[in-house]
Amino acid sequence: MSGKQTIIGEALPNIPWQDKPADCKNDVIWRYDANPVIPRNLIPCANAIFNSAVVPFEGGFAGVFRVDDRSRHMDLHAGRSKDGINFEIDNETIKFQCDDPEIANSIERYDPRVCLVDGKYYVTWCNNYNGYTIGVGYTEDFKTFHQLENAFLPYNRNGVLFPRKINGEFVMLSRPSDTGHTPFGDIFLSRSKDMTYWGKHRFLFGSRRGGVMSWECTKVGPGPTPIETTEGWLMIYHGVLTSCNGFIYSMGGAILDIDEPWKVKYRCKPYLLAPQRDYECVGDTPNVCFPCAALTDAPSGKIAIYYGAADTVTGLAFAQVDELIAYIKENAE
Ligand code: BMA
Repeated sequence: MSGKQTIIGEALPNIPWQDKPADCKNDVIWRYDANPVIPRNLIPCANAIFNSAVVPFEGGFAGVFRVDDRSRHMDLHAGRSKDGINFEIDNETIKFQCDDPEIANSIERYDPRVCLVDGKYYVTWCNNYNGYTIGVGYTEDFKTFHQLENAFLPYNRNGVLFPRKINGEFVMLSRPSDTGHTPFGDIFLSRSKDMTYWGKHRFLFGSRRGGVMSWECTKVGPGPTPIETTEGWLMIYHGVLTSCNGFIYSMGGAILDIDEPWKVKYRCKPYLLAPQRDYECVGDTPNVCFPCAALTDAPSGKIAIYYGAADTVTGLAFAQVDELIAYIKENAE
């Protein structure tokens, strides 16, 4: 399909939004001018609040937030917001209800995503079950949370669900990893009929390697829930470069086939947003922009992206779907 591309989905007239500033000519994603929207110390226990997921809920917004507490323990907290900009986050961690005490016994939880599929808000996160893997749970009210089986064997991170079944199956992106700060990483897709058994694994794409420097030459991982559009699934992801001072995390974009989403139609060569503001460059982990959630308003094509900044605070950024898709296509390689 050619011409103007649009989002296939619901209207969200109260999406948090700022128009693109006039001096932002070279950028296709622009930042909220009062970032960060969530400071590191919003709740008493917190050392940092970042890499978190926000969804529309009951006329406002709700979410699951990564809070590292002051012992630097990583866990998940529920929260809510009327406007998507000012948040209330519970000081207590989420206590998942789970039929199997062995599965409930995870010792760390981090980097949540939330995805509404068939009326349930599924939560996926990086779950320490004898090594990091993808934890899965759901909630219907952001008060009671139920935990399901882990999706994969360790080691895996960044489990991201698609917002509807495709050919009758749930679909999840993930990034197999190792025990540490993984120095590699490619994105795969898996499918499940029941949210318990995952298989039919397919390769999407990997880091851009081959001795050539790029913003994503070390590893890549999925970000927010993919956005359904008239051009295919719009996928925002993170890519990592290893500099002489460590990892640098930026955002990139790709478009996936609508029916066979492991088939990549376009992958943008330049980054879409890179750590360049103080709050992205200075913090517990310098130089990190880590997108985990996106809100969309289908009629206007507005996209609002939540991202962790420097593993310390949460930022908000904006894009217009037609402009973003055109940029990805023009700069695809
Ligand atoms: C990854 C995860 C993320 C973090 C990123 C940058 O491995 O731990 O939570 O944002 O590193 O430190």
